Amino acid sequence: MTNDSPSPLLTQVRDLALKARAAVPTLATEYDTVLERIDQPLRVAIAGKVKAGKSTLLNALLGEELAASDAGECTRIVTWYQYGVDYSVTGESGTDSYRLPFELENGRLDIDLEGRDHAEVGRLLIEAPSHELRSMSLIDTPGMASLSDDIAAKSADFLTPDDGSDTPVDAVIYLLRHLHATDVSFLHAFHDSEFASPSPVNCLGVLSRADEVAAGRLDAMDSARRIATRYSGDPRLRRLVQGVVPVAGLIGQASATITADDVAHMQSVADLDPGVAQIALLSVERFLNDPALELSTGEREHLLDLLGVFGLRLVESHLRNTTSDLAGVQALLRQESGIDHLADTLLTLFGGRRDTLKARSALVTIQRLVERVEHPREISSDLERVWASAHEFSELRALNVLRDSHMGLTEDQLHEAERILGGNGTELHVRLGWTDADEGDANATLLETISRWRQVGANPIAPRPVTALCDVVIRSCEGLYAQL
Ligand SMILES: Nc1nc2c(ncn2[C@@H]2O[C@H](COP(=O)(O)OP(=O)(O)O)[C@@H](O)[C@H]2O)c(=O)[nH]1
Ligand SMILES: [Mg+2]
Repeated sequence: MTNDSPSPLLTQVRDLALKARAAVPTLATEYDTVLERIDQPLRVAIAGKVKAGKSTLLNALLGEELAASDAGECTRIVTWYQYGVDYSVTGESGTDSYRLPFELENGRLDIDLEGRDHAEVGRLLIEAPSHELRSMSLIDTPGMASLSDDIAAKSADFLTPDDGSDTPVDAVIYLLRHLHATDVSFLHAFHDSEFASPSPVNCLGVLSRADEVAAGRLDAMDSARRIATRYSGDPRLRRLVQGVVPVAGLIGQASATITADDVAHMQSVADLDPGVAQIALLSVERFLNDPALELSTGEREHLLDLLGVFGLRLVESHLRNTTSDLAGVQALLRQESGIDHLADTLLTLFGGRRDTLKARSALVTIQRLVERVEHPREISSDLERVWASAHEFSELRALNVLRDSHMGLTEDQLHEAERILGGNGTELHVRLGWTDADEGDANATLLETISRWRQVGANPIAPRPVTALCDVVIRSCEGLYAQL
């Protein structure tokens, strides 16, 4: 993500917050929070049902095992991961905040809640010197088994507060394993309220635990990619998430935590006769019990936890076919897990819109403050003006509309509009549909595109939403043209 100077829009929003702070001194603290947040990294929440693989995915993204997975009190608490020069863990209960002891062994974080129950701790704040956290704070949510249980309520409250507080995140990664009704209703609830809720432009879907899709077969990730592509086009999901990418978080996490000993143990499997190894890797039970393997029960259990059945087969086949060391296996796992692709997608989709998403979150909060406490007229009209006039927001709205309805446009027109509006990434060449930064003549392409969309908009029977969309697309092209 860029560390460039803030966009004019974000500067406008900051000025507005400063002006409002001066005009309404009783809200100084609230406005300070808004101003602080503008300068902080983007906040991205990881949401989804219990056991969707959220904590594992977070570890894979960070390349460290900071989040506990499976059972334990900590998995039931909303946990923020922020950049810090050193590791620290802070608990918060109401307005009370306290340092918590922790142990860090081989990159694995073990937090001592000092006997507290999960319900007592409102949130955990973990600081870590992780490079990834410099541009993006990540928030791990407990997840929901169903929309009614209390942990679910905790996640849902956090992500879609209905008490008038602002949505504390700028973007969301939503994990789903199979298209499930609960996922869809949760995402709907999430998108309902007008301002605070995320929209497809700041919500990315992940088909999680992708290695399990084809019962751990070696082509699992190919199957997962096909399913994810289908989900991306599913009308129910199209209007809720920007797209769906497959990720095997466990494999990504393993790439960060696997050791030379683990590789040596896997090498001993790969050195067996191919038929013998294949049988040993047929199932979990087989792997744990097959007498042909020269591994202790503890070693087998550890490898299985680390890699899962797919990972075992993947690494075995890699070591059988190539001479590889720890670094080679790490690279293989990272590559296969889809985690780099996810990181890239986050960077283009959310990172590229960082300032717009921050501006949006700040305006949502200012809007709420204006509704709650009387502000000078000038502030509310400034607020309205920024909402209405910023082209960045028109693009977001148009993208949301496009994801919701085809508006009678052709497939090609739909894809082109989405691309130009920055739906696939906000850089010039991405918007132009080029794979390379200087593939052709940007001037000519933009002029030709503008004239084509003028024609679409000029059609006398074009419905109002289509002409409005054409206006936004043309303005985006003009904006790009002005930058050349
Ligand atoms: N095979 C496989 N298992 C996974 C993957 N991600 C998570 N798991 C396992 O699923 C269980 C739940 O994972 P966790 O990350 O705690 O899920 P959360 O409840 O959504 O945070 C754990 O046993 C993980 O090891 C994955 O990508 N592949
Ligand atoms: Mg978890």
